[in-house]
Amino acid sequence: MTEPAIDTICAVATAAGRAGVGVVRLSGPDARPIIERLTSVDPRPRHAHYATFRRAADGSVLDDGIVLYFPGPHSYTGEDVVEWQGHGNPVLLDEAVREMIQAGARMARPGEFTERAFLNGRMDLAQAEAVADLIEAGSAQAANAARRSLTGVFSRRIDAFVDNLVHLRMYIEAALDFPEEEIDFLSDTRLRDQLDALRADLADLLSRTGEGVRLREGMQLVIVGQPNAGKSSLLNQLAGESRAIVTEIAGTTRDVLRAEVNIDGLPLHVIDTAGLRDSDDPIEQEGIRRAWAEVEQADLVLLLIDGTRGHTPEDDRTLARLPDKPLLTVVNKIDLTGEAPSEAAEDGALRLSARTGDGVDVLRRELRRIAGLTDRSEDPFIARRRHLDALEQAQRSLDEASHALVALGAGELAAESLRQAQESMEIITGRFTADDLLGEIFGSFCIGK
Ligand SMILES: Nc1nc2c(ncn2[C@@H]2O[C@H](COP(=O)(O)OP(=O)(O)OP(=O)(O)O)[C@@H](O)[C@H]2O)c(=O)[nH]1
Ligand SMILES: [Mg+2]
Repeated sequence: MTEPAIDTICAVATAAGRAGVGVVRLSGPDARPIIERLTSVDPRPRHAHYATFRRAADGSVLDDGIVLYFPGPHSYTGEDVVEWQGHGNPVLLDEAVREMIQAGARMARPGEFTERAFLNGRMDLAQAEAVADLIEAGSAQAANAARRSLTGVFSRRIDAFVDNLVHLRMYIEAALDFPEEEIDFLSDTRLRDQLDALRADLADLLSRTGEGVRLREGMQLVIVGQPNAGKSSLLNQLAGESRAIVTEIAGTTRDVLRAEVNIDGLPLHVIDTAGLRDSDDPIEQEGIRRAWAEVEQADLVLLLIDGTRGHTPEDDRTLARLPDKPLLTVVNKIDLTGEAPSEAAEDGALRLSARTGDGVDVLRRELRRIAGLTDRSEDPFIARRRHLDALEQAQRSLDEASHALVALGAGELAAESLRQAQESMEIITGRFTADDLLGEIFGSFCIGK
């Protein structure tokens, strides 16, 4: 069987629009001959060459710029890569791409450069995803965590875990070859200890990965409570600007309002809702219906209580109707009641003033804690829901392995469960993978990456 011929791809790598500089990237066996033809530069590896880009048809000048050449395999994609850095004008850049296509290159699909990097072993799948996450990171913390994943912090944790897993499985399989010793062997506590250590390590990996997913996706927080409790005031405090209308009229907010807030790197989607009460006004009724619909979707519910009225029977009714999900009870208006702000949440409750902002920093800290983001978590890495799913699958397999070993004394079954756990883990790094997964991941990239 012959390998399919690898073609040369090209695309504008910089963002659409006008800028000082724009970059077109070429990758593949013809990258170098194509740029030689268009610029008459014979590029030295990793050197900046000042060059004139000419149209092939009539030799007229298209642009002046810089040619950079990175020979494979030590390049981003692992293939010969050329970068043309011209002026950041989309018309000129598009024309440069057209000239390259005329010269034999093909337009790259979204994410194709990074896909080639993955296929050529320059990075694993989790690292390739981190490239997209780094580009999209909305905070310095998320960018830092994505960079760590890109350099392999997350992947190395996975690989180390898989090594231990394989080691244990080989050990069990070796024993299965000596049936007369199998029973003794399977009841060996060292074996169970090793399996327990693996499960503890996986639990830790799961919680850190959950943290990485939070950094990437954030958390939905819905604020509910009686009219006039100060929900909109709290949204404005969290957003740091006046996003919602605040008045002393009960029933001011009748629609669902959203604000994207960044809490020390945690992307928080804050949702303000209509005050919950019995109302004859059809607009308000609809607002309240929507408030409850948001409660269903949220990761966390914040029940805001007006401190000047205290906990009312209506608040109890709201509490009784809340679905089973994380809840934070916040007592507002301490500037009026004269209470001190909480120094920390006690039993899922805290006191603050949405008007003065007193105690809001404690709320922020609490929100980060609930999201699983610790103040100084070392080595944060970014992760995706897909990774969490795979880890949870691996966790189930390890539970099965443990059951097989301890309750059933069935080495064969235990080894099989460990093999399945390994497979789940390797889906993360892409060592074990399906083609449609690759299409899904790289298809969501931007062109030129
Ligand atoms: N003194 C004081 N007043 C507050 C505080 N929080 C809100 N208020 C006032 O309470 C009134 C209602 O505040 P909103 O933020 O509109 O309350 P809400 O819960 O959004 O009300 P609805 O939209 O009607 O459900 C306004 O007059 C606010 O200025 C607070 O912490 N201290
Ligand atoms: Mg309001």
